[in-house]
Amino acid sequence: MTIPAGPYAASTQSAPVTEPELSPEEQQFNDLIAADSRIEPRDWMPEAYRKSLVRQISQHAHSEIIGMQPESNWITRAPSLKRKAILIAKVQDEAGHGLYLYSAAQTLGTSRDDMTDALIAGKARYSSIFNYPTPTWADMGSIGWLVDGAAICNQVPLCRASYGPYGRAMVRICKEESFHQRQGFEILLELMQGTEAQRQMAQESVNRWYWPALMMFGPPDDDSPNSAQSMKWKIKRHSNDELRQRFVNMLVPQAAVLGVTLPDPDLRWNDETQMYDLGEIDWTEFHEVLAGRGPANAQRLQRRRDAHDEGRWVREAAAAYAVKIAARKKNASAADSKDLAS
Ligand code: FAQ
Repeated sequence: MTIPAGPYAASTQSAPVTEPELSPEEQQFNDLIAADSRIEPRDWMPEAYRKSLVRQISQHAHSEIIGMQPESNWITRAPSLKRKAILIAKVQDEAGHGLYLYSAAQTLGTSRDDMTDALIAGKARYSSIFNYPTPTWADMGSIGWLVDGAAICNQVPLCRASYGPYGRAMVRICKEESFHQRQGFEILLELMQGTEAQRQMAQESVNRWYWPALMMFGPPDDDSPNSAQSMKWKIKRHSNDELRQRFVNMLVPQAAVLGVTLPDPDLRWNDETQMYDLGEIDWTEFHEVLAGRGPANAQRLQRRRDAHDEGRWVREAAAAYAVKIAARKKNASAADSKDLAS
């Protein structure tokens, strides 16, 4: 015999009373996330999801644009025509990545102008790594091997980010980053097979870039305010520490091929965890860089401001040209309609 449902049966059996009822749009959003499907620009999304995406994607775009500076420093001094051509292409790729990412952020309703204004006003974040100087040619090798290497580790999972335009931009970016990483590795390999002075230059550069590259993955998991929600929304797929560990596991055998030493005396294989144990990261340095007090923060921002000012006439000319073309098209279509009518 079926017992007739009492007045509270539905709420106590199928949904806990504490859970507020979801709107159909919100339910659909949750279903898409649960099904590992994609959220597209016209889909409904919680305001906090939109904000968090704008936060992450715009920071990422700014990183690519500011990230052009440390390497462009060496374009005029690259040791051969081949190296110069490769470096120009790489720096140009980073500009392209910035543009894909600004476009992805724009689909969330924020404007490129607003993002740029925030950057040049010093209010927006960009990756800590680009606040370190590049005094030697070997730094081009270390940036490719360590910085692009860290970027790939962090960004391959972002290809599956729940927000469609971000995930799709990441697919293309990762293909290019993978080339960047190999060219950096190859620069270091060539130096390590060179003279004693070249080997020292490579090792000294790896010593300077190793720890800042580990900081690129963000603060430790127990000090990462955005991670939990970001992972629930499937924007991030792995925690900061997980990706940092994955990166080091990948680096150790590559360092052995290069013949460089990773500057961590506590780095050793752990049989139990089947991973490398790492030494302490200097999080004070990380927070100093984030607060604008890194070795090259002021210089990077000033260069970006100058470039923005120097490029004003180009933006104005492009806007005036767009108005002219639009007017020409409008006149042409008005003339066509007149012809058809007569
Ligand atoms: N630098 O709660 P979490 C590249 C901030 S592109 C500066 O853990 P989340 C290519 C974080 O924003 C490199 N700030 O944050 C290239 C947050 O502040 P907020 C850029 C950092 O978002 C190569 C606060 O700390 N890549 O290299 C950093 O869950 C060569 C608390 O942190 C991306 O942007 C940092 N390192 O995780 C170009 C990848 N770490 O926003 C040229 C996409 C954390 O609350 C040459 N982004 N913060 O004010 C991500 O995957 C994430 O946003 C993380 C941070 C992992 C960076």
